[in-house]
Amino acid sequence: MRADDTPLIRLEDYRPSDWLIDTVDLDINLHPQKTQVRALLGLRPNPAGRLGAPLILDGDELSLSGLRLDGLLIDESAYSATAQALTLHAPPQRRFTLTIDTQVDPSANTKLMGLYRSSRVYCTQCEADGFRRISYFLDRPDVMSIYSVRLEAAKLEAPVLLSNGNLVAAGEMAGGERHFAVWHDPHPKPAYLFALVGGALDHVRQDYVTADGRKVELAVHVEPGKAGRAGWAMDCLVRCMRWDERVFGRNYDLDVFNVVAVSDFNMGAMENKGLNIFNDKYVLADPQTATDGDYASIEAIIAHEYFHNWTGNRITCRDWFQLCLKEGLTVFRDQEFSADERSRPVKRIADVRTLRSTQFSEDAGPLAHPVRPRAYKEINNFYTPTVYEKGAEVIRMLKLLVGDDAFRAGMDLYFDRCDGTAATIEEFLACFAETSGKDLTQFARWYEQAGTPTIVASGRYDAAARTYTLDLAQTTAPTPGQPDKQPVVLPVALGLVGKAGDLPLVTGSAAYAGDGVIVLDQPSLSVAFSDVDEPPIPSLLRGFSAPARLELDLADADLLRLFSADSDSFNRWQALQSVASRALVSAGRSPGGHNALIATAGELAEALAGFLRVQAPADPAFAAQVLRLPVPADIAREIGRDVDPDAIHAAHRSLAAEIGLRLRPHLMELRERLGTSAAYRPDAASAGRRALRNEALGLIALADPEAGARLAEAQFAAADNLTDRLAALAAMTLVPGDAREALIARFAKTYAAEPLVLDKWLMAQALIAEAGTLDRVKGLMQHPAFSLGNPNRVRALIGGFAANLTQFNRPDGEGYAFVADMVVALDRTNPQVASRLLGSFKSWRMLEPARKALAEQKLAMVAQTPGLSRDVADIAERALA
Ligand code: 0A1
Ligand code: ZN
Repeated sequence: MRADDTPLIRLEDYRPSDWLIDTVDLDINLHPQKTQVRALLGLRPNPAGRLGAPLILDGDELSLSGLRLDGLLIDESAYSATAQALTLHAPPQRRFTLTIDTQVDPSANTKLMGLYRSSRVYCTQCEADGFRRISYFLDRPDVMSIYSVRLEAAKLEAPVLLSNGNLVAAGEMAGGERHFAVWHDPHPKPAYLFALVGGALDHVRQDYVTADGRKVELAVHVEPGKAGRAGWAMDCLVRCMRWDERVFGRNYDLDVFNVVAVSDFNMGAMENKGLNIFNDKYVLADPQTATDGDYASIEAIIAHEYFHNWTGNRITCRDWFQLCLKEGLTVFRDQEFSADERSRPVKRIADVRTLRSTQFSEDAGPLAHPVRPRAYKEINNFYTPTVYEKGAEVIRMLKLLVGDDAFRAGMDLYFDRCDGTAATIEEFLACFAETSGKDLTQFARWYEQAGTPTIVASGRYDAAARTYTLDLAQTTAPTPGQPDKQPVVLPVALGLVGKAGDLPLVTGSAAYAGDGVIVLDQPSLSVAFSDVDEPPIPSLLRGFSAPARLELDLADADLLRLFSADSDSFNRWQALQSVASRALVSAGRSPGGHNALIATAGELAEALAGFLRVQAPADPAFAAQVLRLPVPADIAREIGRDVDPDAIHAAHRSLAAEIGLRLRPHLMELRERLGTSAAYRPDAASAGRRALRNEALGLIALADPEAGARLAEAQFAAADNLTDRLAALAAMTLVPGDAREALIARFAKTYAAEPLVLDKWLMAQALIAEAGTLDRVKGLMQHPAFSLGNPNRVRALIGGFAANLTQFNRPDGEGYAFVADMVVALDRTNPQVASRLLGSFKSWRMLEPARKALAEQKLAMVAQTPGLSRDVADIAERALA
């Protein structure tokens, strides 16, 4: 498949389906290679569709083994069937049923879309268009049906049989070898939310009563022997269910809620109605095999999938262009949940870090697209940071602009009005326009326009007039297909910081929305504040109130004052990041400016010394974020062109090392103070202490490799949890030599039976910033822990390497060659995993000329490979355009 042969699907071409499917009765006989699927569809013409249109059902690699209309065989001339479609040329213009028989081979399904087997467990993945790999169907989200599903399987092979909805019958077949289960889901849903699971699974269970009194049986199913690792996921599930009742007034709506963990999964997890299927990495946790980061991710993803029950399932998307309707909103909801469960400022900082490193870089390169794309060739390539993370930022801005009360009222209205439907962004926004009385026409541009806006800000203080005037301007650079940008609505939360804290904000400006927020919706504007008794330092974009770059030329001294005096925690953190970022950008642009870096390290260390002594112990999680420098990829993006990854890496290392050197006694003391003999607990406070200790360890190791190695070895030996062990390993990877190799070997031995832990081990090695890493990675592909067939293994080792700034971008181009070869190899079995890996090339255009040419060559090699999947061809084509 070449991408340019593939039709472009356009939002403007949307039209309702000509046919509707009210009911789906599935009878599925599970067999490892020959699963029989019988689908009985209750069809009728759609009054909103074209009268007399043929019925064209989607298929993908299917073959038809039987077809009946209202129970009767049909003449062969009345239909045609290919692997991609089943067409009824002149269907009756009334209600009728179709009985469709297909046979599928779950064991041969390496794409992990449709019905497949993961470690002997049958499972499905139907979003976005996997149902058509199981049976012919109107596989589009605006066709919603009531499903009844009968599953039959060998009892020994699949004692557990699950599908969506409630269990209505179960029993044994004659002879006792096979058994069945019948599930009924009373809520209409699109095919992408269908799921089944069959296998030998252990579980944990818990009863739950919803706020409106429904008794629900919750269960988390895992591979045999792993039930001891399912408790945290269950705990998260119960907490997020309560939270959704309290914060959004949403109750669960079935008698059971099942979560299943499988080990082969293309993405993080999937919100199938009443039967969420997870990548086991986001379910299984105990202190020995999961880090604090894993515990937090599990909490977020369990919540995310559960929250989809209302934002995604009860109200789904009319078409895939509206993907952000469910994803952006649900990410916003899961971020808010985690913020309430943990530290709100720390969660915000972590989310903004992710946004900048993933979404800002997407927006700055050839794969940039709007939150609601206008056209696509392969929808699976649009499950992106832009749709998810920027989509969540848009909801966050909406809330800030309309206010908490109108936001909650708007959500209530949306749930009332759109329940049971497949909705659009327009319908969603209309609810908030109504409850707030605000015109959201310009705000809607956030969904249409790609690119990260830059806000250029400057301020003037007039001592005689006691006024402070803030000038703000916005621009957005062109992105593919959008050369001319319009101004967007940017809520700029701000404060004016004086000697004794925030000064009162007195202004008559129409742009001032109150509550410390200026709305910048013009190309530029000025806001004059009066009664300003002293020259203030502006603190702009507090809480990161809009997903924008801020250019504000503050002196380091002013930024350092913000770090110590700003009332907004996010901007305290941001102030130090800005100081570091400016120095790194300048050193990364013109290597050799070592003295300037040293001077910055001195400033930062001085500011941090007092902070570490006095404030850090009171809020270690925040302090850990403060100690962490901006990531090199962010520096590369700020530099923007002719990027030399080695120069950025060198600058980053030396700034961190210099800071570590100066702060070493403080860091050692802090590590002592934060050390605890108490047993591991995953709560946010304990995790924060570990994060700070380990951040300190990393800085010490960079400043003094020998001392770092000794500390790391001791920490590894003494640790009772994976977080501390992995941090020790990461610190050791900074220091070449026998001790490192010994620890790497010891780690592998300790966790030989733990694939998810070995993924971290693979990744830690793939990230080593040394010329030997490529050979190491190639060697690790032969390690028994690695398999090209498992997405988690591939993401850990090969994805890890592709994220290694200096080694992926090796000057000889061998990094690009390796990743491109892997993309081509993986594409033969799993196009989704391959196309995501190819996304690693997304920033190639900003590289210096030599690397740029090498990267382009490899992208072109991929693009020209015969027989490419649509997924990979689409990314290659857009990356090169
Ligand atoms: N809707 C899921 C994400 C998801 C998307 C596609 C998948 O398979 C190709 C799987 C999962 C979520 O947002 O969690
Ligand atoms: Zn989602």
